Order: sequence, then structure tokens, then C-alpha cells
Amino acid sequence: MKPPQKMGPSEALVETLAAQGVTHVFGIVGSAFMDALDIFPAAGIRFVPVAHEQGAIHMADGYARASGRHGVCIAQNGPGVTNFVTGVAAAYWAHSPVVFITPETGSATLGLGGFQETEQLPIFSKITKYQGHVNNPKRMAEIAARCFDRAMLEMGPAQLNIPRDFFYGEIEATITEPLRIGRGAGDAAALESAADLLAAARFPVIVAGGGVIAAGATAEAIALADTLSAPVCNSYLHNDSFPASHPLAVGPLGYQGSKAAMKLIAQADVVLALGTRLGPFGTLPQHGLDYWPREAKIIQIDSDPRVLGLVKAISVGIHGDARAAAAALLERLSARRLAGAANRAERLGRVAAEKSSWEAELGAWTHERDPYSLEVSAQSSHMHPRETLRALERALPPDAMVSTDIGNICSVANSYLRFEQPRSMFAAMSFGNCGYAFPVICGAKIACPARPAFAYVGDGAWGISFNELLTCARERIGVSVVLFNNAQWGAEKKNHVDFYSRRYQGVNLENPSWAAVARAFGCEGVTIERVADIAPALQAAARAQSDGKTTVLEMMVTQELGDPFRRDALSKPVRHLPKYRQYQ
Ligand SMILES: Cc1ncc(C[n+]2csc(CCOP(=O)(O)OP(=O)(O)O)c2C)c(N)n1
Ligand SMILES: [Mg+2]
Repeated sequence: MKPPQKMGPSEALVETLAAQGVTHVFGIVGSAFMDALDIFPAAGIRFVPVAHEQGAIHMADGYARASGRHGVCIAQNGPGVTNFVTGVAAAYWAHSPVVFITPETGSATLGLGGFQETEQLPIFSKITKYQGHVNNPKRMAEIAARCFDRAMLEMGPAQLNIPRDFFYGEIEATITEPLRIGRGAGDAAALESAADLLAAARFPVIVAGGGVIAAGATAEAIALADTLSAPVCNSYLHNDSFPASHPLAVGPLGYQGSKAAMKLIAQADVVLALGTRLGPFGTLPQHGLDYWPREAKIIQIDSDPRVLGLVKAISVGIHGDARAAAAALLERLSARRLAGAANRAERLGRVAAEKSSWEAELGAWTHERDPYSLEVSAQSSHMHPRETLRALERALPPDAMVSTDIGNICSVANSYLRFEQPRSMFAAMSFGNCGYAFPVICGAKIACPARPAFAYVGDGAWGISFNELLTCARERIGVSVVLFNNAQWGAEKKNHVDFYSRRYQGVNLENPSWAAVARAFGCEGVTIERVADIAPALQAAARAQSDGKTTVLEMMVTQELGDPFRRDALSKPVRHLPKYRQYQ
């Protein structure tokens, strides 16, 4: 270990960031951290100023998800820090290794109710993997480094909380090398049992989750699928966990997922859940199919032991790295006779048949057919959301990165998003906050400037997040926003339609021309009314990205609505008081 050196705590912090490979920090300036900010450029760190701290934490999340490296952000104590809350929760459920730095009220006045004071640790206690509090300036480098190490070790947000007076002074500090702990393949006996189950399987199916992406296990997942001739489903919102063009790729499970994936996993006798927590929302019945194979033996592999067997009953749980575990299984399978070899051709036939039947169904499914949707689209000259999504799918460049928001059309997009490489899809994950997609794609673009970057956003969610157009214009960040203008908070309106006899409240939106708004911000804005215009507009927007230009492609779509989000969680209203009786 290097001998300690004399430095200021700000220098210890910034040197630690540099040692951890940090090149970008997102945030809004604040007096609390000026002393550290001042030396960012000398350490090779670009400070990316944003419009709202929620944008900063989402950008850090997108940066981390696209690059596999830490995303970092910082904010003023008090209000700047509380603006992080939603983004931290979102990053927690996206398993994103972000480090958010939260300077706090000075230690000499803490508790007196001074300016911009709030307790900053309890707020984040349930949405972080680690909270480092610098309780003495001498410990700045040590605790800062631990935040970075823990964020990566546990794949989630770490908070670095620093009383603002602790940035100043003179300390002796050692800047340590990053600590990266390998997880390994997992328990040998569990791997043996898993290999036995897979070898005996007559209809094995793989679910490839976010862990495959995080661990860089694509090649091993392909090899396992090929060895077992097993179809591979993507776990919910991880459509980039397995290359879509592979013959065994059958598409995503979950809300608006692939019927082929659902019908095939329903037949499984053994499921290999590789790098997935099998989250409850992602395995709900869909398209009227209650597909989860309750009789099947489930092998679950995850780097977080707490999720093993948590949601679904399992036969074997393996606490390990998806890549190392997959490699260990492949080795064990090479020495075993595979029972599935007997019906291999028949299974491959079933996979191909289900895939082509789903593809044909999707091709013919140009619009929604429920009475509400037929009614609203009959009176509209706008584009159907599904035909819009299909045209976008065809026009997207092969190496595109796409973030998706929470909303009806963004969710239907799940059926139409296919990727060849990992780190391509950045959906708002289980936290499900509207306003996620746009700042996240900005962060992803900064991490991977050569890749074309698109955010799918509904017009309601756009109202929450469009302020970051300022950041795009000011910082020359070139992304493309596909904005679905249906003049409604559609996903919630669907509940009014299905459960509340169309008693609409707060769901209809009066929009400005969002294309004109984009132009007013110094970005490009294009209104699209015809499906034929989608591909050329998307391609022009993608080209503009290389000049650091952001484009808003405002898709004028009908108000029709796909299946609801939470059919599971709503029921018809029952009123007991006479006053409310008509609200049935
Ligand atoms: C921050 C936040 N507020 C509210 C919600 C509840 N919510 C879920 S979907 C949705 C509607 C989204 O509307 P829009 O973005 O216009 O997309 P559309 O459904 O119309 O396609 C709302 C309000 C949420 N998920 N997140
Ligand atoms: Mg909408």
C-alpha cells in the first residue's frame, strides 16, 4: 500500500473518484461542494450540469447501465439531495451501480435547524445498498472508496454523505485501488444438482435476466441454449439479455411480452433462471395466459442470495455470477448424457412454430380491438400506436440503445423491441416512475457516444422530464426522443375505461406542440402524422446525434389503449354510502 500523503479532504475525494475511473459527474452546482468541484477538471472529470437533480441521478443510472461502470452524481445539501430520492429508488430496482454524493449541513450546526438542513441518511436507508457517512474528514478517501466498492459488489446505489465543513482542512490520506471481489460460480454441490436436472430435462427453458447483462454472460448463455437446445426467454424488460436473431430466442416474458415465450415456458419441465430475481410483476399472466409452469423444477442463479427462492419456489438455488455459473454448468453438462437429445428436433420445431405464429399475430395486430379503442380511433386521423411501434422497430439502427418510460404505449413497445447486444435496453424497471426514460438515455449516450440513442416517452411522462432538453442543448448531448402524443395519461385512463365506467379525472392532457417546444429549447422538433414518415425522420434524428443535436419526434397517435398494467391489482368499485352509490 502506498504511504499516506498530505492533502485536503476535497483532494482525497477527487483523487478517489479518479482512482475509481470516474470521468463524469452529474449534478447542479451548490455551495456545499465548491471546494471539490473546483479541481474536477484537473482530475479529468467532466461535471455535467443538469436541469433538475432527478435528471442527474437518472443520467448516472443510464451511464452505469450503458457502460457497466459507476454512474456518479452530486447535489446541494437539503433540497438538491431530496430531489435525488425518486432516481435513487429507480436505480435501486434497476440494479445500477450509482454513487450519489450528498454533502450535508455542517457538523458544527447539525440539528439546529439551519439552512437546507434535513437528515440525509434515513431518507435513503431503504433504497441504497450502502450508506457511507464521512464522520471525520480524515476518513474521506476510505469511506468514498468503500461507496464505490460496495455499489459494484452489491449492484446498486451507494450514498456518500459528507458534512460540508469536512471538505476543508489538511489530512494524511492513502488513495486505495478499487476493490473488486469476484463472485465465482457458486456452490459446487448446487451446480452438480442443477446439471443433473438439466441433463434429465425433456423440455428445458432458459430465462435470461439482467444478471446475464451485468456479468457479460451472453456467450455462455448462447452456449447453454445451444447445448440444451433450450428456448431462451428474456426476463421482463431485459430484451437485450439474449440476441433476438438467435433461433432459440423467443422474446420477453411479462407485460406485453411475447406469446411464444409464454407458450413455450408453460411446457417446461425444468427452467433455468439465469441472473434473474424472477420479479413478481414480470411473471404475471399476460394475453390471458397464466403461463408460469408450476410443476417445473426451477434452477435459479443470482449474485444476490436474498432473491433466491424469494418469489417463485425453486428446486436449486445458486448464489453466483451468471457468467461463471453458466460456464460451470456447461462444463458439467459436457460430461452428461442429455435426455432432451431424444426429442430435440421436435422441440426445435415447436420453438420455430410458436415464434412464427407470434410474429404473424403481431404483424396482423395493427390496432387495438376493444370497444373503447375502436371508438376513439374511428374518429381519429392519427396513427395507431402499434403500427407506429412496428415502423420504429424496423427503422431503429442495429446497435441502437433504447430507454422506455412507464405508460401504455411504452409498455406495448415491449413486444416490438429486439436487440442483438447487451446494454441496449434501459426500461424504467420495477420502481416504474414516469419520467425515467429521457434523462436515462442522456446518461447512456454520454457513456457510449458512438451508439445511436433513443428514448420512448409518453406525453404525460414527457411533462415530468422534458426540462432536461436544456441539458441536451447546453451540453451538446445528441439523443432522439420518440414522444407518443395521445393527449392523455393513457395507462391510467385505461383503468377509468375498464373499472370506472369512463368517469375520467385528470387523465386528459392539453398539450402544446411538443415539437415547437423542443425547437424553443434549441433542439430539433418534428411532428409526425403518417407512418411512412417515421423511418426517414428517425434516421435524420439519428444522424443529428453525431452533431450533438437532440431531436424530439412527436408521434401523433390515437387514444386507443392496450391491455392495462395492473389488471391484477384493481377490482370493480363497490360503494356502500348512498351518496356514492352511482359510482359503481
Ligand atoms: C412519477 C409517476 N407518477 C405517476 C405514475 C402513474 N402512472 C403510470 S402510467 C401513467 C400514465 C402515463 O401516461 P403517458 O406518459 O402519457 O403514456 P401513455 O400511457 O399515454 O402511453 C401514470 C400517470 C407513475 N408511474 N409515475
Ligand atoms: Mg400519453
